[in-house]
Amino acid sequence: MAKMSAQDYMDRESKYGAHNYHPLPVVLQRGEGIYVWDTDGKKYFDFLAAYSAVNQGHCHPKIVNAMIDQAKKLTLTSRAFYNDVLGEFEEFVTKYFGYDKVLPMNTGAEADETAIKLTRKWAYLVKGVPENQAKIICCAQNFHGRTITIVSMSTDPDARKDFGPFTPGFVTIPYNDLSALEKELQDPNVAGFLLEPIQGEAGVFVPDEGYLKKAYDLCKKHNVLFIADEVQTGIARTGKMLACDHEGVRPDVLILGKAISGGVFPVSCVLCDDEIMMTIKPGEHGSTFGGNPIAGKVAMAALNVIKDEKLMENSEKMGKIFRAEMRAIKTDLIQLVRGKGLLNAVVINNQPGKTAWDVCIEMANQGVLAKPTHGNIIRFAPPLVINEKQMMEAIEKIKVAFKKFE
Ligand code: IF1
Repeated sequence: MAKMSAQDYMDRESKYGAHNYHPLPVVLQRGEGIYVWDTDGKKYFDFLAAYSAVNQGHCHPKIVNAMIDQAKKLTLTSRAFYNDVLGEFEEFVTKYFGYDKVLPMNTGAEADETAIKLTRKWAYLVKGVPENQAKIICCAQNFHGRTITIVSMSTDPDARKDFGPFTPGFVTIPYNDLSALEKELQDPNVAGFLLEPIQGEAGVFVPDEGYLKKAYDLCKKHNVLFIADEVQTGIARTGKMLACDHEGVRPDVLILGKAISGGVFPVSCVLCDDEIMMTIKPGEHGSTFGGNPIAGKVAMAALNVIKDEKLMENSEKMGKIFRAEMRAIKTDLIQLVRGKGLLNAVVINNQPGKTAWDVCIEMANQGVLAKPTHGNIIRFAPPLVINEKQMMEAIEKIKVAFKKFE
């Protein structure tokens, strides 16, 4: 068979796959650390890192080997039986993050759903909210995944249109608005406040300093659970283990996904203390794959890499360099640079032929992959293993791409 061109690969996906994505025209075949290679052998800096799932770098040998070793022994038992890895993972991850218990799932959306179910159970069994009256406060411009219940919280028309009817029980307030939160907290049926400590999909929207702490304190005052979706911001992405750590906030319910496995395998989980976790009884929630032995081994290896390779410190340091260098670029095209650690965004002054999409295409030509969001925002989130020399090399390429639009 003749060698397939990049166009052949793209055409095949387009012909046989659902059109629920609009990817950049790059066909990737291999990854190692901060780099990926396309089917023509061209090398790129990966500045998306699979939406912050690949924080430890592509195909990290310690994580991949943990998967291979376990895959040869036992892959899945379901939760109908015990297995010899799950307890080890549960002890490891609860001690790592400092919670009584963990509930393992697979995707971020499932972990968010789990957190919602736990919050409602807690509302009825502990707080004493009347049956079916529990409310959860969520934020405008949130992103928590794609299930019907989760898009019921969304304010993005693309995420919602023609997917109704929606799940009731959510109250939406503006993000970064403490008085709106305080107002809604007056309702005694409010059970939880769910938020991203930095809004990812919204375009890396960083709230005012002190917002998380004050929001947490308000929740405590009203006996409401503070639920942090750290699926994207967690696991050292923003320069601390959790984005909530920047303000010394310990969420009552912590949602993790993506980089908890280094992007090697779908692993997610919810962490909380017994008062909340023990409200769910056998048979009331679960998943065929949740807590499988491969996931446990992979997640432990991935979390060890974060500490062993000091990726929190590196994320903090490289992020400062990235933002300073981007802010120093002299171009009308850049409106704003924002972010924390290695979760950053550049807001583009879109003009005809000079949009965030056009910039991303040109960056890909130069060998840097990033993806536009909301038309005029480019997210920059490389694997956290990037070193200073590599960062400066990538920034040079990004500068060359921006220069093309002068
Ligand atoms: C897609 C964005 C990133 C998340 C938070 C839960 C989930 C996500 C805070 C669900 C997922 C993804 C999914 C991905 C695009 C992506 C994304 F642009 F939409 F916002 F990362 F920036 N909570 N985020 O960010 O996790 O079920 O996907 O495992 O294509 O939908 P999941």
